Amino acid sequence: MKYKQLLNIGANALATGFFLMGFQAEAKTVQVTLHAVETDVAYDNKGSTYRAWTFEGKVPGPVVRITEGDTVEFTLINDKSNKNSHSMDFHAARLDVMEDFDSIKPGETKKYTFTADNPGVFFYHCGSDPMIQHIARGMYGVIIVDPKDATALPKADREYVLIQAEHYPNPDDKTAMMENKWSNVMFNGGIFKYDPVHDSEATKWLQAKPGERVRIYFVNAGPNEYSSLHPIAGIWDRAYASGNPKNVQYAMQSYFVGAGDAVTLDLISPVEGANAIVDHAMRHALTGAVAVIMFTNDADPEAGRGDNILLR
Ligand SMILES: [Cu+2]
Repeated sequence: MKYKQLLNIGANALATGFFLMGFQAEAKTVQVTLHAVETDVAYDNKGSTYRAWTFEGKVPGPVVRITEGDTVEFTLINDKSNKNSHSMDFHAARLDVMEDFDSIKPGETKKYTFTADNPGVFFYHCGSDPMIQHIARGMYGVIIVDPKDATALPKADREYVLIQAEHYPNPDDKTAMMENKWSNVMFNGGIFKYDPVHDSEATKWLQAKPGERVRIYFVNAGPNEYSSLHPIAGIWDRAYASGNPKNVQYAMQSYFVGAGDAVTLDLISPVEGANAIVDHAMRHALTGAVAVIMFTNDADPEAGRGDNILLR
């Protein structure tokens, strides 16, 4: 409910947002509006904050979810109170980088339209100069383009979004970003956000029941580092490069995702217990890139469903 409100998805989109298995979704027009907001955002479980640049005041920004074939009428509003120019680059779009992805100043609004021709999971981010800083400070998120054929992927019982990014201690220090001097690697904007093992102040983790197909929409926002994503004590049942059903691979132990890339990964545990989803590049994992998923028969029925696919 919350992200639908944020995105101002039109009533026509809601009306046709659900469809039966085996039927092709009817293409629709979806209004997506995002505000660029410069604000203080927490980056660890203690609640330490830094001056972030965001979409809608959150890191990562809201999940945008549409269906293959949909037309997105996108509006970017750069709030008057901001100090910097911002822009929007959807990796799910094929447009003109100079015209459509151009920056707008505080107080300005920009619109463009694109059709989501390819199903999958795609990065979105601000591309304003210096792009390294606009991404590092938090202007990133995911756009999920569900296949129009609802049977193109096996049905997922639960879904989660994980977006990896580096944390740079001083958000004003562009030189440190260019020199790759990050202090931590995070999932969904928080150091050890879903890892009560490494950080006793972590209060959240992913949940599912044994036997359930858990679908992870994974984006590596970077801005600099690669990710070698591995579920400790598990195996990726299926991996779909860029989330496209045609790009399927089976029984993968790790999946390599470069900066600015994304993958859809399915995970099924035959037993109760925990897996730890990590970037297996150890200095990434041990500085914060760990997400625990608990498999229990009494998993919260709300977890990984509806608006709970990105745990805030
Ligand atoms: Cu920006």
